[in-house]
Amino acid sequence: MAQSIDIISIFPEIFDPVLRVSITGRAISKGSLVVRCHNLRDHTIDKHRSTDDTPYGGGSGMVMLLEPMVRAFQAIESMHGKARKIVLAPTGKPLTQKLVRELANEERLILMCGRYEGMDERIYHYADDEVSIGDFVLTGGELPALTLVDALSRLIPGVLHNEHSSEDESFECGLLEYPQYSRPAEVAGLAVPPVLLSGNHEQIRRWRRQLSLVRTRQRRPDLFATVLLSDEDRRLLAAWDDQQRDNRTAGLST
Ligand code: 4H4
Repeated sequence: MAQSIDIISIFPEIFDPVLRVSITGRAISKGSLVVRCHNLRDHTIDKHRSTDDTPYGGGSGMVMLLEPMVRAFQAIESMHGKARKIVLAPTGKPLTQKLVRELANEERLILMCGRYEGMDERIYHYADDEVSIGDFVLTGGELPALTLVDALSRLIPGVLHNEHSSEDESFECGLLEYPQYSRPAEVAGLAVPPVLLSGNHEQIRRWRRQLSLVRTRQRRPDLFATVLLSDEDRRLLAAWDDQQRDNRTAGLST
């Protein structure tokens, strides 16, 4: 379990207001997780405390300088021990729940938040991983770092109380989560599925599994292709398809 996460950024002040609330705040206050934020500028040696410069070969934008990043990695590891060093950038491998679970097994993580038009490529000689939270370009790697810390904190034993158990969460079993409902039981003609009001826990379990399977097949065929279906899963999907076919025959909206 990641016991400590060191985050390196040119805006370290932005992390605390977010991390001190909710799940991450609980993990930190319980002592289950230590998060330290570092200012990359503290690892510069020029009088202007430069962290970026123009790219070799010309072109627009600025590039994060290699040496302050390497010095930051080295200073943090000399203080707190060797860590898995991760660079957040859109050119990295996609962050998935599987990767979050893998990173959660690391004792110490260091997260480098990219900025500008990117980082000197030689940083990957020092880093262990390059991770992206999605195929879009942000202004900085700080929100990706917060995203990763949030996802990691939910896997720390004892942090999620009676909130949703992480096993049921989307992606934990490779499927999207089932639909959720709460009060009122009906509003504007929109009723909660009767099975959820039945008190029959086995039927509810089956319905939730069925809806997870159906949703994943409909919305994320890429994920669905990787799921190992049990015999029960196949029966649940076949029953759903039969029901949809009957509804169409009866002229009911599916
Ligand atoms: C890095 C922007 C590299 C553009 C950045 C490039 C993400 C993301 C991100 C600030 C930094 C951007 N970080 N997941 N998505 N020149 N970071 O957008 O390679 O296009 O993690 S570049």
